Amino acid sequence: MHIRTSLRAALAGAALFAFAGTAAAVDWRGWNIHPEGYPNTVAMEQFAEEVAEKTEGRINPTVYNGGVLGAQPDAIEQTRNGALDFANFNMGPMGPIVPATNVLSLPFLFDSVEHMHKVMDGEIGQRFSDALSEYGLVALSWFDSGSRSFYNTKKPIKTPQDVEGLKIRVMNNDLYVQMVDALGGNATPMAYGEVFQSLKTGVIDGAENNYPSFESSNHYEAAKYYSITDHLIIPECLCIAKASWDELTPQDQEIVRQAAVRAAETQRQLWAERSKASREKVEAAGVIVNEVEDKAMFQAAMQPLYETFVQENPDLEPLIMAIRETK
Ligand code: GTR
Repeated sequence: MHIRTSLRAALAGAALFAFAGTAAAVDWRGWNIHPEGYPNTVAMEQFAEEVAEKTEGRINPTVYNGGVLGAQPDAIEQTRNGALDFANFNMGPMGPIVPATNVLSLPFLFDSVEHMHKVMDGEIGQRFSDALSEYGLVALSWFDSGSRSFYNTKKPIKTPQDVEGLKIRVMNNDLYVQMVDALGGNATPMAYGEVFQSLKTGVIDGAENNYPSFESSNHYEAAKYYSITDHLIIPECLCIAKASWDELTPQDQEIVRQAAVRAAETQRQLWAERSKASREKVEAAGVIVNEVEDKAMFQAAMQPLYETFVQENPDLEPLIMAIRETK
């Protein structure tokens, strides 16, 4: 009797387990703006494979590359509401949605990429993750995005005066409009996918980005002047939709978290290599790269932007200070 009961219980348990196993298996859709072979793409694909393997198929993620699932601001909204499950987002277009992340779009906030890593990998990075989680996004690790510089079809930029009158594409965030305005240029917010055509047809004169994006997007074929201003160093997250995250068991959350951390390690390593290779590739293709001798002039031009920002967001001033004080 005792044996029979426990056998029945065991069978019922197994059936339940099998059922739970099937019911819990989910397909995840992931957004990625970059093409095949880009460091972020390789890292996102590694993440997807590791999650599928370690959860034994309970989570089955697919990464959609090249921004085919939509422009970044839309993809952020879709991930927030759970229509997409995971993504690699730049904090630039995040600012209009999650106000605290605007701090990361302040020009010349970080002294270097190393400074940015130190900040984002520590307690301050956690504060940004907390802010994102209030908006439906679970940030599990931080990718590198190098530093962004201006490029254009007309001339080398050496001083802020050289930006005057140029139509410059920016990412979707009013801070970048203010940034280009402060240099006397005309800012045009535009989706990444439209920039190449707009450069070619003269709708815009220039844009700004890191070497790998300048190269992989083919913008360098149209814009022959790349001027190293290093005005923005913006981290990127590997983010999971909170709706998708909350459905996971603690064990599967741990698997996903670890896979995201490893993906960031891979991304950062590949990033360093790709930055170098991309610079070489664009120079070989005839792009004229110039170092901006006096970056202080560009920094000084950003002072009013900081003042307005702090006036409008007094609560974020301590965060800016904490970043500046991180050494
Ligand atoms: C890239 C970044 C993308 C996107 C793009 C842009 O460097 O990785 O997520 O933000 O810039 O300029 O829109």
